Amino acid sequence: MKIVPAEEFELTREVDYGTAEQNDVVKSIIAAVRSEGDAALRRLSKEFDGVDLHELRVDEAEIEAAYDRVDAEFLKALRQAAANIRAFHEKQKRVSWMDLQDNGSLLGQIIRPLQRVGLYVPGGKAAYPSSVLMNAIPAVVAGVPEIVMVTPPATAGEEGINPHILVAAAEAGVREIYRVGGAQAVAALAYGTDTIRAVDKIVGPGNIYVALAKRAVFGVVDIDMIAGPTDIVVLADESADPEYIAADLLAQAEHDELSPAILVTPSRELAERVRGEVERQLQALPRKAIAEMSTANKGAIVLVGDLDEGIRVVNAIAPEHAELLVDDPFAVLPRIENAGAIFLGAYSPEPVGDYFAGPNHVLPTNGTARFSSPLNVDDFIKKSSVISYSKEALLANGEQIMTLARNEGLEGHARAIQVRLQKEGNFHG
Ligand code: HSO
Ligand code: ZN
Repeated sequence: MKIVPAEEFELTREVDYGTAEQNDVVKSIIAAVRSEGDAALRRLSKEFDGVDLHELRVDEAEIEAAYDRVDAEFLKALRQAAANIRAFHEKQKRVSWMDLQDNGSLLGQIIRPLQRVGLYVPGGKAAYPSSVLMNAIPAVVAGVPEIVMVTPPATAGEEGINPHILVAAAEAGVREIYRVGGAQAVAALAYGTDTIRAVDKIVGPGNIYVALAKRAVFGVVDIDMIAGPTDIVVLADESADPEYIAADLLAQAEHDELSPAILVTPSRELAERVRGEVERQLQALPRKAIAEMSTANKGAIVLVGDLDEGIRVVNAIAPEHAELLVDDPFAVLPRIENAGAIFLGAYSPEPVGDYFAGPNHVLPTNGTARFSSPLNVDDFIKKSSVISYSKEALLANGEQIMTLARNEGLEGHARAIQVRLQKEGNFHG
């Protein structure tokens, strides 16, 4: 890992909009699903996943059988994680409200869950049960009555779904599951087929084709976000343990060759010790190849003049995960303005949040923590405003409304008010 002074540190943010060719492929897949429905899903699954799909929907028996294929410790830990995630998201719930004004009119806001949400779960190695919980539970807590999951078969050429994914879905409360992935699954969720009814919103991570398909159907349905590679910034002073820091950087680096894992510190000694530790720990890491690539290309140790400069660097990066491994993390906390999740102290390494503590691990990547939030219950609700003016309120304010309408040249608007004022008798203008 390179050690760079703050003034030389340059962060490259890249949003992957796909190649022209990838965009063309996605467009044609969406068109095929729109026109041929289930037949296109079967044909494309054969083409991309090498599988002849019989039943698109995973039946109850397969879900039950999945429980026999996962071990007891996994199930126990998964259940505890689910309970923690549920408890955290319960606190995010909003209530509808109505406000009765003195003049007898009523203003309010009604909260309703989305009716139907689609959760995409990637196949292969990045099929994470933890992500199933993180995406499904906020929707469950929001009260979404229909949550459907789509995921490609686990092994090329076979219909079966990864049992850990099925168990995580069932534990979260998702029982409508289809064995289809890729851009075709996103298209099916957006437009509907005979088997898969269209949803209102699609959430969940996927490869570039899935991301491009989500981008393409946005507007027909809502989407959560287009996620970039996961990243971490550790802000540490000389009080921190270099072994812990190195381990935390590698935990992030092993996700993806493009995952930035960055240490920001005013201590040169710590910087050098962490660099050595990363090298040492890397040798024994099963995903060494990936972590080596990301630490070499995206990783950095940024040397700052003092903690204040360190905080400015963290805010400029706007990391997905910020770890504060400093002497007094709670003194720094209020000064961290841009971060998806903030982890305080030596005993809160990122995996605590990735799996277990309760806050969501679906977080704004690529610097988008400047303007967006972790996935949360609000992502699965919508609001309706409520307006009920009393006669008294309309008579008192009607003329002002007409003034604003006429200023915009919208006489029809003014007259919708005027007709009432005239009929109620005390208006002659
Ligand atoms: N660090 C990832 C989440 C994850 N980690 C899932 C392990 N499994 C993005 O926050
Ligand atoms: Zn992780």
